[in-house]
Amino acid sequence: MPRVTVVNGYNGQEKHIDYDTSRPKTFWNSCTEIFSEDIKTTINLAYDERGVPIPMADLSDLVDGSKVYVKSSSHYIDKHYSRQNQRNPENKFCNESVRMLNLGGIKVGKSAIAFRYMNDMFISDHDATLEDWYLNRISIDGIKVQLRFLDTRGMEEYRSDLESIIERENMDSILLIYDVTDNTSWDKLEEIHNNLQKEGLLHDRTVSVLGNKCDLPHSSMELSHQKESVNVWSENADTDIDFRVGSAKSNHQIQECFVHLIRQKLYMDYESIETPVPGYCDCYQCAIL
Ligand SMILES: Nc1nc2c(ncn2[C@@H]2O[C@H](COP(=O)(O)OP(=O)(O)O)[C@@H](O)[C@H]2O)c(=O)[nH]1
Ligand SMILES: [Mg+2]
Repeated sequence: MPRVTVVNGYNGQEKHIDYDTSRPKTFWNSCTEIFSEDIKTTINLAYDERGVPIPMADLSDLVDGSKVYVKSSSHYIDKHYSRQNQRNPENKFCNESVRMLNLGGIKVGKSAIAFRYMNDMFISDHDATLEDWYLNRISIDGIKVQLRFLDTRGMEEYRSDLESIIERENMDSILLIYDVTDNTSWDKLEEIHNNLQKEGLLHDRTVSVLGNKCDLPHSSMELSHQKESVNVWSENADTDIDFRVGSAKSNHQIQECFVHLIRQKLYMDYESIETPVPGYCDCYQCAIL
C-alpha cells in the first residue's frame, strides 16, 4: 500500500495515509477520518500539487510519496465561494486576487521563469531592461484566482525603490530567485532577503525561494547549505518559507512553485471567512423576516 501525503486544502496541514489503491473509495474515508477534527465534513475533492482536480478514477494511480490536497464540497469555505459565484456571475473568474513579484540578481532566470509560468514557453533571450506586469487567471483547488505578477529587472545593487513598490502595489507574495550554478547569485539573494527582513517587508506576506537552472550541473553540497539557510530564515520570520529547485528551461517545479505561493495566500484569506454558527441556515436565498 503506498504512503500518500494528504494535505488539508484549507490550511496546508500535512498528514499521511496508507491507502489501498485497489479500493479508491476508501481514499475518501481515510481522509475524512484523519481530518475529522479540522475539516469536520466528508472529504470528496482532491487536487494535485498544481491545484488541478484529480478525478476519482485516477486515485488508484497514486504512488508512494504522492501529495494530494483534499477538500470537501460541503465545507463552509467552498460554499462561501460557490455562493459568491452564483451571486456575481460576471465576477466568476476572480474569487481571489494575488499580487506577486520576483526578486533576485540579474541573469538568474527571473524573466524566463515568469514567461514559462505565464505562457508555458522557454525564451532564452529576454530584454534585460524590461520590467513587466503579467496578468493571469487560474483555478487552484477549485478557487478562481487572478494573479498579477511583476517581473522585476533584477539587481546589481540592492534597489531601495523596490521597497516602495512592494508597499505601494500591496504585494501579497514574494518569489526570491537565484541561480544554482552561480554562488554569487545566492550571496545576492541573501543580501536581498536580509534587507527585506530588516525593513519588515516579509511580514504578512508569503515568501518562497526558487533555485533556478537545475537542468545544469550544480553542487548538491551548496544546495543543502542554502536549504539550511532558508530554514533559518523561516524560523526567524516565524513563517514557512518554501525552498525548492527548478528550471525554467526544463519546466521543472515552476508551476508547483507559483501554486504553492498562491495557496499560502489563499490560506491567509480563508482565515477571514466566518465560520457559520451552529444552526445557522447558510442557504442564501432564504431570509427570515
Ligand atoms: N540552462 C538554463 N538557462 C536558463 C534558465 N532560465 C534562464 N536561463 C538563461 O539565463 C539567462 C538569463 O535569463 P533571464 O530570464 O533573462 O534572467 P533575469 O535577468 O533574471 O530576468 C538567459 O540566457 C536564459 O536563457 C534555466 O532554467 N536553465
Ligand atoms: Mg529579466
